[in-house]
Amino acid sequence: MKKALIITLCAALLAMSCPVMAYTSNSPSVYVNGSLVKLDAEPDTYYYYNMWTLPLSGMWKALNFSLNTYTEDETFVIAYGNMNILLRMGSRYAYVFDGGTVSMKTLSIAPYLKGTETMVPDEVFALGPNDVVTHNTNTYAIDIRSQGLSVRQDQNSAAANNKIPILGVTAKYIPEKENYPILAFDGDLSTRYASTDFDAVFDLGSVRQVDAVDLAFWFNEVRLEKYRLSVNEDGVNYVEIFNGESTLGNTWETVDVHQNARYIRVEGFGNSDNLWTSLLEIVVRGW
Ligand SMILES: [Ca+2]
Repeated sequence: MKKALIITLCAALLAMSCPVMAYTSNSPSVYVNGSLVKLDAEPDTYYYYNMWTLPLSGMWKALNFSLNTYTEDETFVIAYGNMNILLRMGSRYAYVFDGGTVSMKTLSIAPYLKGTETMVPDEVFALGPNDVVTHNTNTYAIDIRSQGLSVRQDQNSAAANNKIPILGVTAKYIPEKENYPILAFDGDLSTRYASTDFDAVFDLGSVRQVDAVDLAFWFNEVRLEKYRLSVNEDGVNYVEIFNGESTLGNTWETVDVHQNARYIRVEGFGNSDNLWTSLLEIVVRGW
């Protein structure tokens, strides 16, 4: 009797200490403001946590946020206008920077890799401004309501001056935490992304007809910047467009491209004063 009780207790303890994440092949559909989202990978469903995780690609297109990936420390930032949500692979802590304030949220599941897809719990998308995420467990639907979506679309839409919105950036290094890559396309000439061995790839989200790229380097008026600009249409082969020095006296450098491209890569090799490259802004023009 005693033995049976001990075995039962052990079995119960084992079950409690080894929660198995139940996965189901019933993949939920995702809707943003009522429209079905086409995802590049299947969502995962964890009954144990009553939680669904979604692939970030597809979601950033549907929700129109910028996705910034820092390969060095496996950190990525979802940027909605002035709000940034910083996530790290394998960490359940999410940092929300909103204006001048920072708050920390604990996620149910840490972001993880599934093949090449970065998966995040869908609660991440409720951290955005005025966004609400609801589950329908009967119909396997995830409904995301985003009040700020139309505003963000207006901000990012190709304007009359043929500006192509930059939707994300992947950078090699972030030596200065306050000068991070998204600041190179926040529309503000007082903020910058700065790095030595500067290597940043800006993502337009899809292949576009790129006419020109405008670059504003810090102190470009008084020092020469050494940089290379290349573009990439297929995700594999880069075509070098420019490799040389900036023109003294100008705030903006303009590089004529006239190529179809999705990715714009800027590599910096320092300037006439030091080994740093500080990019205040990059603007991509075309169609
Ligand atoms: Ca800036």
